[in-house]
Amino acid sequence: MMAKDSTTSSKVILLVLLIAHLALVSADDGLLLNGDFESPPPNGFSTETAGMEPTVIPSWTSKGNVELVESSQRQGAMILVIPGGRHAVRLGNDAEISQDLKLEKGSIYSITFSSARTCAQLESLNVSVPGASQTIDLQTVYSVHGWDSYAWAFEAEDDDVLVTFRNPGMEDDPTCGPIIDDIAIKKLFTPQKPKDNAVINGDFEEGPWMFSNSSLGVLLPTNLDEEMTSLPGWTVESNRAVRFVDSHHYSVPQGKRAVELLSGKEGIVSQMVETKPDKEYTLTFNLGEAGDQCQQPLAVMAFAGDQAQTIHYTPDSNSSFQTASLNFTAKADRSRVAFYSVYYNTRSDDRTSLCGPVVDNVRVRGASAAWRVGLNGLSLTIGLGLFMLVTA
Ligand SMILES: *[C@@H]1O[C@H](CO)[C@@H](O)[C@H](O)[C@H]1NC(C)=O
Ligand SMILES: *[C@@H]1O[C@H](CO)[C@@H](O)[C@H](O)[C@H]1NC(C)=O
Ligand SMILES: *[C@@H]1O[C@H](CO)[C@@H](O)[C@H](O)[C@H]1NC(C)=O
Ligand SMILES: *[C@@H]1O[C@H](CO)[C@@H](O)[C@H](O)[C@H]1NC(C)=O
Ligand SMILES: [Ca+2]
Ligand SMILES: [Ca+2]
Repeated sequence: MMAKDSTTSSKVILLVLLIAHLALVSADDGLLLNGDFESPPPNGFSTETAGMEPTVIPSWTSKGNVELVESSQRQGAMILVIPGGRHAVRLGNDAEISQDLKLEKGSIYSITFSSARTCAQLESLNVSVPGASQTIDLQTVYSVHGWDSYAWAFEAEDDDVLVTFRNPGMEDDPTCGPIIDDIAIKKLFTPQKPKDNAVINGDFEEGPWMFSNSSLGVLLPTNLDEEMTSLPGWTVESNRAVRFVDSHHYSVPQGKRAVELLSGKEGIVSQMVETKPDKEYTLTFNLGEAGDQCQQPLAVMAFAGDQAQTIHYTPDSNSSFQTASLNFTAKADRSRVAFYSVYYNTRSDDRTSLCGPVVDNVRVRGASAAWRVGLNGLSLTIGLGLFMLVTA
């Protein structure tokens, strides 16, 4: 009886701890307050008063020509693109919206948001928090739907952080300007470096927030700061983005996440890994297709230390990926590992949306470590063989 009671109470404690933990996590990660702009303003959604008086957007502060737009709304001959639900916000020239976030000082966060261009060609968005900002170029529309999701990472300098989205544009038509929707946040952690792998987050499982219902993945624009990245461990060192994809909507070689390379050599993802000079290493990775009807051929250029090699995607008949490897001898105590797509691929159905090869499960192992793993595999095989002999 006593024993049973104590296990019951410890189960209850465990449950309470679990719930407390879940509550903490959910307070941080996910959609911002009215991050999808579907909460009605005090006077209801209305397009008639647009531009006549300042728009009140619940949970947001706005400055300048900010407008709540609706899915059936037209702009000239064009129907506005709303990334999610029925409403989104449009920022006119120099207009901005901001929201105060309660975060953990010193932690790194990634903001995911969806954005569509309207009439202007050279639209961009300046996302900022105190002490950091990035202007995200919306000129390239990566998907045929007319909108994309992007991620941007920053370090919280305080427990209270004001995040601001501003349209820095000065167009002739002041109502032209980017549409924003579905803004979410995620606190990032940097995975430990595995013992037998010099690559951090080589499986790409840690990354920005992704909505489980969004099938377009999340674009990771240029970020040259290896500390402040939405994809811990990795930098996007090119002027075009790479796409973070999930296994709900794409073929992913390992786990739930991977990276799809877009735009040929204009989309480079890389990492500096710790190495010992003059030691031999092997880079291995999975090279796959995303299952998004990407027109073949697919190939990557893989870099490891001073080695570079083009690897064509030629999987076994039933697989959506293959394993590739590249040997190199380290020249310094840090070696660069990098990937880009050899071709500019587009989807075969719309011939417009950018796509490309998928990279996952990136490992860099010292030659001796690889040998040891090989030995273990061998002894396991021998053991299994003996076992089968005995049981036969
Ligand atoms: C996905 O879900 C989010 C959050 O529930 C919602 O705001 C958004 O409109 C949805 N997006 C799409 C494309 O349906
Ligand atoms: C983006 O906005 C921030 C904050 O207002 C500003 O400091 C920064 O200069 C802007 N960047 C660009 C490129 O306009
Ligand atoms: C591929 O799958 C088909 C049907 O699922 C099966 O008949 C065939 O043997 C498989 N081929 C290989 C090489 O695994
Ligand atoms: C890479 O090195 C390993 C030994 O460390 C060797 O078995 C393998 O064949 C090499 N691969 C290539 C492509 O040279
Ligand atoms: Ca919406
Ligand atoms: Ca993965």
